[in-house]
Amino acid sequence: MSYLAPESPSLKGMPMADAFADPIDLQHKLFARLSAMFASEVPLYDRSLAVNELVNGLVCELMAERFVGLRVTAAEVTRASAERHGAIRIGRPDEYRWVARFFGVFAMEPHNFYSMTDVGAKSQPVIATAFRSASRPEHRVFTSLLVTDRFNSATRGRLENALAARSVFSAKARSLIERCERDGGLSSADGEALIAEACTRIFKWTGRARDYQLYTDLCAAGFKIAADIVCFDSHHLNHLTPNTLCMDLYTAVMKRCFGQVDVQHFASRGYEVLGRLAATADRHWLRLHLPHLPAATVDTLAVAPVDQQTVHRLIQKLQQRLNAPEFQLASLKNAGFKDFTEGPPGGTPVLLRQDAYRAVAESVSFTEADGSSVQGEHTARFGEIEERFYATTPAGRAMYDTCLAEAERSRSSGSSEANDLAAYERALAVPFARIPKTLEELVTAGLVHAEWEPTAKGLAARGTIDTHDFVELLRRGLVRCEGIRYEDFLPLSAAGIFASNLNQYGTRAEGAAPRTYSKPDLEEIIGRPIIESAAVYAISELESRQRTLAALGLAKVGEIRS
Ligand code: OOG
Ligand code: NI
Repeated sequence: MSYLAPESPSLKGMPMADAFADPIDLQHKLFARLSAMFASEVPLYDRSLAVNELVNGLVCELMAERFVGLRVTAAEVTRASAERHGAIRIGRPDEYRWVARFFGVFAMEPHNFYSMTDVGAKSQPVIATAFRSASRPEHRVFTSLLVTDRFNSATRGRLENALAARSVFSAKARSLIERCERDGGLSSADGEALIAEACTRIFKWTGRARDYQLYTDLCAAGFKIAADIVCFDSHHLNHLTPNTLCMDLYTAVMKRCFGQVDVQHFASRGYEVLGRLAATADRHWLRLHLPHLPAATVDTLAVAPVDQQTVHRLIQKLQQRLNAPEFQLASLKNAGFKDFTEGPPGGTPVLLRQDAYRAVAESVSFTEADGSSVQGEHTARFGEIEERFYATTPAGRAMYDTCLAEAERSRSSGSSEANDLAAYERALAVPFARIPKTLEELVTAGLVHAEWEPTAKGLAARGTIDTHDFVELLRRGLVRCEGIRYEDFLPLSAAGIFASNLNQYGTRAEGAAPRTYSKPDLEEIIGRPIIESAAVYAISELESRQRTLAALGLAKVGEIRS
């Protein structure tokens, strides 16, 4: 069965000596430094962060108009824009284990098992988990492992040969990880040293690779993912994804910056998107998007209508800012922005929405066995962006999957232009109409998870309440709820992202009898249990219900069964 909310085995039960750095602080440092590293490697990433901060700042300005008394400082906008998820692809099981141990130092535990080997047309020869903090998720890394038994034996031999030659973790990195596991933590200086290893070696893009023939053979056979993994010397970041406060505004701005839409077109889209947000953002939107604002502050804010002139003024302001040279992305080498966003339509707050600018060709110098070098290029690293919403219950997830499948069917039979955004959005809205748009409606329908607590009115009514039903308690104003944010990935969307960015769709297994991988296989490689996040979301909700009932005098803690 599943393992629920374990802590890092290396840290559990250990007295935290003052001399140890807080692993979460180290995690924030690690991601700030990885982000700086990636910005120096990929100029478009650097600019896209500036775009995102501009968009997030503008959204916060809008919120200050909508919520009387709300002020979001520039530092808070930066803080709200600091979340990242990375994606790396690993070649050997022993490398994978080192990566897992590395993330353990930063209190990041494996969450969920994703197999990309059998997802139909979008299959890739990789299995994966995502490392993140169990209790305070902010950063995460989707970490894939190549499974070589998907290849014919000749190719498999060449892959394993190429992989055997490399050593991504230096002796120093290994000994720091071992020290952390042995002592139960790292000093700040040791933590810094390990972060330096990460940013100068382990996850760094070098522009160097080996064996051009193997690279081209793998790409020609439709296995570019394998080439991306085995021909390079590091676990280079494929992408490092920031979170946006408004996906539709961000994508509109990016398309304007790339010159894919003109200024007029952008203005009307911006006006539409911001207008919709101005009309719908509620207390729950604030809690979901600006979790750093204290709940008590958010509760005191009154909602005020935002007039059209205000939205107009904000869009004008954005237009002016976008004229600055740093936002002229068309002048940089680029392959443009994707046409449509993955996930639910805007305004349907479940799971996550993701989009990206397309991967750009990067030059690579291949060193051959005889020491000579060959110049080539590799197109794999792209610029993803995401916006996160509520974690679904099993019923909510089933409904989401049905809606998405329906949308895909109608798309493939439809006649809309490849890049007709309005037609795409209209078609997506039809199946998704059955998913409610507000948290109250979503929890009432049992589609998303929430944490519950009694209201003052509920506490005052203690002893006179005649129902245990949370929907009824909510209706009467005796309890309130806060949605639980989805902190994980979507395997199908992940497979789609692999496929679209490797410019290839689906890779057939060529191995004689490829095996089917499951969670215990990856747990064995990692050497620790993989957390089932669906169970953790469900338990958090259940515990909050139990506490709430107890506080309302409706049950003693421990009395409730699910
Ligand atoms: C990872 C793909 C998964 C996501 O956002 O779903 C992912 C990869 O491309 O290596 O990052
Ligand atoms: Ni991603």
